[in-house]
Amino acid sequence: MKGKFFVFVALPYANSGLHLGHIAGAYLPYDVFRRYLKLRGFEVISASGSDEHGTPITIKAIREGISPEDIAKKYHKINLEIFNRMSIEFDAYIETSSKLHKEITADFLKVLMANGYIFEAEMTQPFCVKENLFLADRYVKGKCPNCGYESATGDQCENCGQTLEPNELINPICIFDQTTPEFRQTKHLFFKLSKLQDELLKYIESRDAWRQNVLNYSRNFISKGLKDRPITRDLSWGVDAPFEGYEQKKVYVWFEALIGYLTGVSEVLGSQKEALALWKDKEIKHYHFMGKDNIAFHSIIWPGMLLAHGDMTLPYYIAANEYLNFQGEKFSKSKGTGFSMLQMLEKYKAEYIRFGVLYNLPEDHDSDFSIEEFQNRVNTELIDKFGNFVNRALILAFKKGTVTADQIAQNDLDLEAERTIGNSISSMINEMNSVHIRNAFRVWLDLAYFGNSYVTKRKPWEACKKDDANCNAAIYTGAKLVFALAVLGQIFLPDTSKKILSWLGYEHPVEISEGLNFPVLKLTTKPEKLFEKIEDKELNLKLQIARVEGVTDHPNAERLYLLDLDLGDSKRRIVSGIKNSYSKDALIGKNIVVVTNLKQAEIRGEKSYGMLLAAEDENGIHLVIAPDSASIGEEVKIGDMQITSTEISIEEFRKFSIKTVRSDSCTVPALFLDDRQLFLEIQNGKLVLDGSPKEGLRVK
Ligand code: B3M
Ligand code: ZN
Repeated sequence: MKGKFFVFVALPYANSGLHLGHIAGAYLPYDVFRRYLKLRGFEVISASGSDEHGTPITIKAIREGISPEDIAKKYHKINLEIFNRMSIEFDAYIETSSKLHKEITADFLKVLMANGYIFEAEMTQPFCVKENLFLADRYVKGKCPNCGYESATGDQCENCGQTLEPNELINPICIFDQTTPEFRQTKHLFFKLSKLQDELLKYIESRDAWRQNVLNYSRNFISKGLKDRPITRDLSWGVDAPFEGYEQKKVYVWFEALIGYLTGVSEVLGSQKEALALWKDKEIKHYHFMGKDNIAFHSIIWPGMLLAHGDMTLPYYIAANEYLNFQGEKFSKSKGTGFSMLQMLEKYKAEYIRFGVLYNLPEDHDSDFSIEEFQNRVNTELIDKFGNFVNRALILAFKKGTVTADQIAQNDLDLEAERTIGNSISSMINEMNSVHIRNAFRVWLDLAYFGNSYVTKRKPWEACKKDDANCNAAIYTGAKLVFALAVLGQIFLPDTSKKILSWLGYEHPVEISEGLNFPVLKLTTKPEKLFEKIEDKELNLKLQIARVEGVTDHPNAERLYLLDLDLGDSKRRIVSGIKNSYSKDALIGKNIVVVTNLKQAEIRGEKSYGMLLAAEDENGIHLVIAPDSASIGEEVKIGDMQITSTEISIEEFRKFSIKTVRSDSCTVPALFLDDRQLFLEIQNGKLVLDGSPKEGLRVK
C-alpha cells in the first residue's frame, strides 16, 4: 500500500511554555499518528511551528517588560526543548516571524486579492487617545453585555464564552492606561468568506468520517451564515500587509498563522513553488491536529482561504480533541492549575508521561488527570504488567539462545497467542486508520496484559525442564509477543520500543504490517530492566543548621533550657530538654540541626519555634551537630528527596524514622523511608552525632 500524507498540528502561541493539556490535546496524538503513517511505509510531511504574533505575544511582552520578539524567541526555544525531550518530532517547525513565512504570506494574500477575495472597507475600532493607538480587541476590557462579567475582553467573555466586538462592551477601557477609548473609523482589508458559504457547506457535508464534535461545531458555525472577516490590524508587531496604503497595518494573526502550514511544507521541500504544486495534488491527504477551540479556523476559515486561492486540496481530516482537566479543573497557566511540561519533565521520564497521557487521552470527551492516578498507573500497568512481562520473556529467551521457527512445536496456548497477535495488529491498524488513538492504545495495552497472563499460564520454566521443541515453542512465542508489542509500541513509546527491538537484533524501525515476520529468535544482548518505579520524591521535613547564641534556664522547668538560635537570615528560640547532658558553655557556639517547619508549641509557658535533633542512650543525650565550616541557616539535604516545608505537628514529625548509623567510623543520622536509607547531608562537611553513640538509636 502506498500513500502520501501531510500531518499538521496547530502552531502554539509562543507566549508560554506548553503544559500537559496541550500535549494531551494535540501534540502527542499528532506525533503518534505521524509515527504510525511512517511505520506503515507511507510518505509523510509533517509541520507545525511557533505562532509568534498577535496580542497573546504582545500582552505577555508588556507584562514581562521585554520586546515581543524576545518573548517569541524565548518560548519558541522552550517549546522546542519540550518537544525534543518528549520525542515529538516535526519535519518542519517554523517561526511565523521568519522571512520565509512573511514572503509566503504576502504571496498568498496577493493571490487572494487577484482572485477577488479581498476588499477594503471602513470599520469602527476603539482608539486610545492617550496612547495615540488603535486598540486590538484584547486591549479593551469591559463588562460583558451577556452575563455582566466585569473583565470581558473585546473579543470574548472568558466567563460565559460569548464572542464579542469591542463596541459591545459596557464601559470599555484601554488595558494600558484605563482610559475610555473613542470609537473611530479606520480602513481595513476584509476576506470575502461569505462568497464561499455554499462551497464550504458542501465540503463540510461531505466529511462524514469526521468526529462528531468537529462536525457539530462546523455545521453550527456555518448555519449562522458566514460573514466577511477583517484580516488586517492596526498593530506594530506582525506580518506586513503587502498592499499600498497598508504599510502601517499587519495581517491578522490567525490569517497568517494558518498559512504557516504552507510555510512548513515549503521549508521541508526548500521551495514554495513545489509546496504549492503538492497542495494541488488531490491524492495527498491532509490531517490536522488541534485542541477543540481551534476547530472553526481549520474546518472553515483555512478551507475558505484554500478555495479562494484556487484549486487547492482541503483538509481531509480534523482531529480536534477535547480537554484534559487537572484534578477536576481546567489546565490554566494563569491560574496556576496543573503542571507545565517543564515541571513534569523535571519529575518524570518522558515515556512515563507519554504513557500516562495516552492512557487517558481526551479524544471524544474531556478527561481528568491526577498525579496520584498517573503515578499509580505507570507503576502498576506500564512497569508491573508490560515491563515485567518483557523482562520475564526476554531473560528466558536470552538464556535459551537461538530458536528458529522450524524448531518449535506450539501447543494451544501458543496458538492462541499467535492469533491474539494477529488480531491485535489488525485492530490497531483499523483504529489508527480512523484516528482513534485512544482505542489503538488500549489494543496495545491489552496485548501486554495478554502477554503477562500467557507467561503465567504457559510456565516456560516448567516446559523447559526438558530441552525440546515444546520448550522452544514456549520461549519463542513469549518473545514473539514481546516483539509484537515493541513493533506496535514504536508509535506510543518510541524509546522503550527501540531498546527492546535492539535486544531482539533490530537496529532500525520495523514496519507495521498485517503479517508480523519473526523468523528467528536470537537475543544479541542481555536485556536490562526497562523501568524504575516512580517513587514519591517529596518529603515535608525542613531541617536547618542553627548556631547556638544564648542559653538560659527555663523559668518553670528544672530540666529545660531556652536556646537562642541564629539561622543566618533569622533568629528563633526553642525549648529543649538537654540540660542534664550539656552545660551552657558546651552549647554556646555549637552548630546544631533544627526542624524548622514544626508548628510552634508552648512548653511550660514558654514558646518554642522548632526542635533540635538528638539521640539518647544510657550515657545521656547526643546532639546532631555540624562542623564549624557549615553555613548557618543551610538547609539539610535528605538523599535525593525534594524538600517541602508545609508546617507539621510533632505527631507528624514522629512518623519520620531517623536513626543513627555508622559511616566512615563516625555515627551519623539517616532517614529510613520504605526500604531506603537516606543520608542527611550539607555542603561543607558532614552531620554527625556528638560523642559517637552506637548504631540504631532513634534520632528525635
Ligand atoms: N496559535 C491558537 C492556539 O495556540 C493558535 C493556533 C494557530 S494554528 C494555525 O491555541
Ligand atoms: Zn459574559
